[in-house]
Amino acid sequence: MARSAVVEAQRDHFVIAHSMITLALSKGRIFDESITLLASVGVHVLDDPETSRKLILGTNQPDLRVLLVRATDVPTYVEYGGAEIGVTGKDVLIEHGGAGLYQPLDLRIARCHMAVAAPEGFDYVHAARRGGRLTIATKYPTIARGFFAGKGVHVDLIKLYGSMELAPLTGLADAIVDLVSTGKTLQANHLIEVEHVMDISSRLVVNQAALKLKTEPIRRLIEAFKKAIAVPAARAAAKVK
Ligand code: PRT
Ligand code: MG
Repeated sequence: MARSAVVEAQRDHFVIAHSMITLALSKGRIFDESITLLASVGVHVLDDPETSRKLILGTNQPDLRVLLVRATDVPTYVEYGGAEIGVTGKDVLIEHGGAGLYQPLDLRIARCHMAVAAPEGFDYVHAARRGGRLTIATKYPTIARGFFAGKGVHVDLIKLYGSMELAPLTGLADAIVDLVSTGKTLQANHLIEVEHVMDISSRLVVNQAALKLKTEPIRRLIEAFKKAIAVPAARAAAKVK
């Protein structure tokens, strides 16, 4: 390639990289509900993550692509600039620490709540009195620690990465702190919700530096989401209450 063509190609690449917006989403409910919202304002993802093995998906907008990452990795990708913008649960955001991330919008999707749950026969009220002591298994140590500190209860936390319901059933912990949606998982494992910790929904998170460098396309995407959550049909399809 002639030198001028190389320079031109580099410049084109820079222009593409400079204007391209990468939206980080996790597969499953966050992907499904986010793209339902975007579809209502005419933004369509071109591949289906369930059938394609691609991790970077194109959209019908030339300057927007979607990056598929683990739910807990979304804030990390956005914080370090691997994606300019992302959608993540409040639970994940609190555990990650939101500093350095601009949070312009609660999308009100992937809604559920964080709860304390204990086995049917366990005297939670007595164990969780001020000054009491509990062993809690959870994937959410920051939220659990903050919640019990507020109640004046001492907790020994056991960090787990999944199937928390097993912990009280096997004697690993007295109770768990976990997300609850329909309540069926707790019910199937003979656990009872004993405290409502907080409501959870998913938020947009934006890389602060990218917001300064790519203000226009990022603002447009935030506005598109804002518009979508105001459309009643889109809200219903994405289960926004
Ligand atoms: O599943 P994976 O390990 O890959 O990652 P993840 O669990 O972090 O991702 P994903 O896609 O399951 O959840 C992404 C986000 O969706 C979470 O961070 C929450 O903000 C939100 N969300 C909404 C939920 C739920 N509802 C939910 N019900 N996340 C998890 N659950 C789980 C819960 O942990 C429990 O095991 O579903 C079970 C309870 O559901 P019910 O309906 O039986 O009560
Ligand atoms: Mg999950």
